[in-house]
Amino acid sequence: MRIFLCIVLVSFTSLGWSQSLQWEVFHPLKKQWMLLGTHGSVQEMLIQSGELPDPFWGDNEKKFGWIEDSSWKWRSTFQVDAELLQREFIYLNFPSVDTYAEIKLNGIPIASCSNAFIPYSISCKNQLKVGQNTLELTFSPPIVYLKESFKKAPYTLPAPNDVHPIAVAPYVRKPQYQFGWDWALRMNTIGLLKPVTLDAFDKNCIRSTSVQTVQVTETSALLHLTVVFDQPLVDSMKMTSSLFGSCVLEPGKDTVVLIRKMENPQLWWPRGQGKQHVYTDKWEFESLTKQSPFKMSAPVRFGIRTAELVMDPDKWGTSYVIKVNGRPIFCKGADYIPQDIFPSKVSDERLKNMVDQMVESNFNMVRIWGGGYYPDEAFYAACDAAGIMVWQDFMFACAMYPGSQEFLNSVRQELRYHIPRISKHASVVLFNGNNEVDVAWKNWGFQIKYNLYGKDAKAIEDAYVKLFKQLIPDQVKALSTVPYVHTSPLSNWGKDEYYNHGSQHYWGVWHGKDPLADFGKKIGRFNAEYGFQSFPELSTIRKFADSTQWNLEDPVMKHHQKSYVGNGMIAKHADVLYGKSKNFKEFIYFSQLTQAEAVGLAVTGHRLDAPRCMGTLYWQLNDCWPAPTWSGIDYYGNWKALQYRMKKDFQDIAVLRKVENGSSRFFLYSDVPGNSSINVGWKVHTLNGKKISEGNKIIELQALASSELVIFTDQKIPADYFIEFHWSTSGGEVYSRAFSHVQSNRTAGKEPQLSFEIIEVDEVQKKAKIAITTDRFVRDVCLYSMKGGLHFADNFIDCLPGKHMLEVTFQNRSDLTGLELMYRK
Ligand code: BMA
Repeated sequence: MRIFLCIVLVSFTSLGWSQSLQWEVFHPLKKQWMLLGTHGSVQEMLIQSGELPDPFWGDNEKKFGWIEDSSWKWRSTFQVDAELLQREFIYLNFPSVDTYAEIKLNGIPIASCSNAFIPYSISCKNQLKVGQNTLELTFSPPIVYLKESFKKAPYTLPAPNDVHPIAVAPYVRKPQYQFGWDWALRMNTIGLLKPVTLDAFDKNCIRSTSVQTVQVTETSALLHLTVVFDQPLVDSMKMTSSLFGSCVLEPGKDTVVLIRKMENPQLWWPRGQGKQHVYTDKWEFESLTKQSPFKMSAPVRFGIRTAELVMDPDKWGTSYVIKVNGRPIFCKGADYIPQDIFPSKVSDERLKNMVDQMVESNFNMVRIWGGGYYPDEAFYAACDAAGIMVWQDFMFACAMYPGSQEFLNSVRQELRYHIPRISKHASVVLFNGNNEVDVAWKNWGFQIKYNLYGKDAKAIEDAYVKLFKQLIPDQVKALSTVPYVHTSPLSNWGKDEYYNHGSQHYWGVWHGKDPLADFGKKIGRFNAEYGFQSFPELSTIRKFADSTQWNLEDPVMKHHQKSYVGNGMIAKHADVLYGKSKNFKEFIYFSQLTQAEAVGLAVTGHRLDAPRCMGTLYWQLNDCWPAPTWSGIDYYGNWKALQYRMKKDFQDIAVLRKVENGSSRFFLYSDVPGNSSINVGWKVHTLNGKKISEGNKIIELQALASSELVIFTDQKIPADYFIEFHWSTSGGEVYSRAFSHVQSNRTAGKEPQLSFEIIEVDEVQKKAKIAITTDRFVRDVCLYSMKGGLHFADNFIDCLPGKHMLEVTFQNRSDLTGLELMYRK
């Protein structure tokens, strides 16, 4: 038996001939073949055929468990003609095999797959024949594949998020969230997540190209140019670049690294710090041989920047500062999880759209969290273009991982594929070994819970060192110029001193018993996670529960709450802030307001603490299914109150409010490099709309500094007021934001006459204007559609008596017919 297996470093874009295969799947219980199409999972096929229902609805998730108990056979038949077999190299390319699969071509074993994160490229010319060919795959789900070794293992590796009794997640190189998570259903997909292609070419082809920045000085940049060919070069090859000139590559190797200097480079900067300059080049290759010369070429795009992580002792403790081009950057954004429980459904358009929403929310960073998977090119390309810095976790989270040679070899292949692919993007500024593996081992009681002492504990600790302190950093160093840190967080939450050192995941409110106000007080040097849950809007809840189930005690509602902490924590804090909700609709609304307030407290505290604190990433940006979670944007793309709040709290130059002892204090804060001259104006009104005072000031503000805006200098501070700020810079940036400060109890007051009217619809742009009219002051006015699909420029706004305009983008005109409104007095 000959097994031809090599790991592809990029997809075959430059090949001569390519064909996608169609698949059939054998149903192990019904004993019949079913048509699947080009790609997808067994689970999606069974939903498509009508055998299984929508897994998001009710508790349908439970109907999918049996799929993991059987092996699944797949087959594809395809024709090959004599001409194709003349080609010098023929590959079967499997971009994503999920996960354990044996592959046979015309009855001959050609590969065994065991890592869902890497593409498998299988040389198959010798097994192909003219006429009909048959490719067969046998998938063993992880619990089938690992059942015996799991039972025999001397100890169990902790994997608290894996909800199956055979909890094998840490052994399996596939997205960990699919084994169950505290914001996800268990849906352990089996299949081919991308189309498989048969590709052919002659002589050679280009696998990948990259340009990475080594160093930048005042006048030049030192760059590493890498090109990887499929085959080692047989002859000398002339390489020509429009930016770097030409040179001759010597024969012998399949990977060529060139060191080049660029004079006066235009740098790539994160959003808000400068331009996102991206160079475009074309690299052409011509073999320098008289017999059968040939040419190849590849487009190249890259940005020039340096990235550093500074972790030095300082007057507060230990810093955690991302520097880009030598400049310390305050990082603001969120933690990104996979956009779907079915990765095959995440199109490039959805990835790009998510990055657009980060831009709209005034992020400059996103953290790709380690329990998912490595996103496709489209995600990083969009981040490059938008100036969103990427903090990239390697795919390990909240569990202890094996250190066997077999496991390390598999991870090595994963690293050798993903590190060059990801780090060639200018937006990628940090690699992180894992999410909460170190902190879990040291603080989550794994030793007691899993009975891990003596040599077992030692083996787990040794595995940690081998993986996160040797293998991964060695590969990062060899293949990229991006900084690496072995874990996040570096410092646990809890004792005061912990907040002075390194990265922090602050879970004291949700997982501990800290009061909500601690979000604004317990501030790490870089806050890479902290968050509070809320329910998504009703249009989303309708996708999994009918109206008879719209209450917290309903089993369906409980089924969708995957955090052990549960809905009680939301209610506990919401009741304190807003009073007991009268019904489920109000509970949803209060849950969102509480979440926005909680995270807003944190972000305000973090930004005003700069430069001691240099990063704030809230947990979590998005969802992989419809459910109550920590997200700011729900599975269907609807923004919660939190996301509208972040858009304001994250403005480059922001007015931020702190409430202390019943008084509001306002601060002007800037992330903008250098000194900004900011013209700030404000108008103060009573809640009846009468203007009390106004003011104006020009403030000189350095980056990472704040200045308090003292509003009431010589007058008594009213108990209730509404204040509008407008500010602009000499560079022409214009901002505004309004706050209300309400001390009196208004709940007993008269109900307002509140109405809304759609006054302008632009069917082409899919935009509308909605006027809200009120005769009394109302707070947190929120419009939403029972049909979903609406995106507002701003929402959850405070309104003085009068008319207020909301701008909205819709997907379908009919979404505007399902409008509903919520408010507080
Ligand atoms: C952190 C994250 C996730 C989790 C979240 C909420 O631990 O890294 O694992 O979903 O908290 O509990």
